[in-house]
Amino acid sequence: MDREELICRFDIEGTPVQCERYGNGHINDTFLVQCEEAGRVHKYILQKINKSIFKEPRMLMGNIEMVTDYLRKVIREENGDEQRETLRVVRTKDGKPYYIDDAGEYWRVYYFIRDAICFEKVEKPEDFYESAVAFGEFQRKLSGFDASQLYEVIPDFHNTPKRYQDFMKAMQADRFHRVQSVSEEITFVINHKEEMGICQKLLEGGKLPLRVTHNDTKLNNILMDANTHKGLCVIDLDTVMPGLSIFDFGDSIRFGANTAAEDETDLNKVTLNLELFELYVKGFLKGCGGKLTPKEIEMLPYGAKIMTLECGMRFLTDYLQGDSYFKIHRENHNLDRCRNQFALVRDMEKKWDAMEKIVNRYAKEV
Ligand code: ADP
Ligand code: GN1
Ligand code: MG
Repeated sequence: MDREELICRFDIEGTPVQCERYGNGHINDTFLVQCEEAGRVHKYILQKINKSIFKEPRMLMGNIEMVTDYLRKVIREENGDEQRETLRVVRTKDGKPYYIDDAGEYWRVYYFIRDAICFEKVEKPEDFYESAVAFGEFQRKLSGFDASQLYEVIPDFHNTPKRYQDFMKAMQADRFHRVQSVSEEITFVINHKEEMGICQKLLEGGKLPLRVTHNDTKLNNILMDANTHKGLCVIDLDTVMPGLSIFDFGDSIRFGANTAAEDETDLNKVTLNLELFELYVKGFLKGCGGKLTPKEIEMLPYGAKIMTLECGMRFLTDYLQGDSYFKIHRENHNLDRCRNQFALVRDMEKKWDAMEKIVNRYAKEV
């Protein structure tokens, strides 16, 4: 079945005239589809859900519909733009939020959000600030959503000690005979073992609250308004699950406050931009609208460090397991990404006092 036939299974307007790959996600296959009707063009995002990662696509789509319905209600109450400020699922002609093709693959369609831009890296500091406000607001808007309704799509997604165990298993199995070449990175992980458990322990001890979080707050998972450059719509809702607010904060820092791209191989270029860190703290706290506890605010620097460590360790684990999880575009891509993330952790260690000072300063203003 070709992709045009596929898109016609959904309740779309017009006739499909173009379908091309779109975006830079590491997980799903994304296409931009254009349909024509009486001289008008309707655009849609068509995605093949990565079934090897999201084992229960039906439950996943159930989560996304519940979350987007809830967000739409909040947006309406706040007089926002329901069409552009949240993702909208297009159902199939027989009323389902996904379509299963002949090969058993799950597909979904969203309305394309118009007049929006998606950044792969921070171009202007103000844009990063606006993304922080929007990710904070996402958390605020979902603060009344009953987390127990959500299916845990990827259990233990940000359980870093569990990720450490997975890494150890991959290292011990060494199925692709790659361990020998990454001894430095392995030592780096092992040296950070204790620290990796800090946030999880605070959660288990009731010191940090479990909230409904996005869990994948990269800059390219938010759309900005093309005219105003204000945060418009948080996308990539696959991993919306109960989680820690500091991890949503931290994942944005990991990706957006890095002075280099996530896969830059010249590690001299990889540093934490403290100016961007500060802007993000300011914007995120504003967006959360006073909802974070003093402990959550105090732990923000750890959120950044642990998300970076965890992500680097996940890239390394995937490298050891033969690159089966993250899409790669060149040889050693996951290893390059891992080295990059660990270089960022090292730089955070150097700048730790400054990071804590910044957070303390804004904590007083909340
Ligand atoms: P992945 O899980 O693979 O990261 P995403 O859901 O983040 O996939 O989508 C990949 C890219 O497609 C995004 O970074 C964004 O550029 C674009 N995109 C996704 N959904 C929309 C949408 N509804 N409107 C406009 N662009 C979108
Ligand atoms: C993946 O889907 P995408 O590209 O936004 C991954 C994140 C990682 C990120 C690293 C479901 O995000 O957890 O932090 O790559 N998503 C999933 O760039 O594993
Ligand atoms: Mg994405």
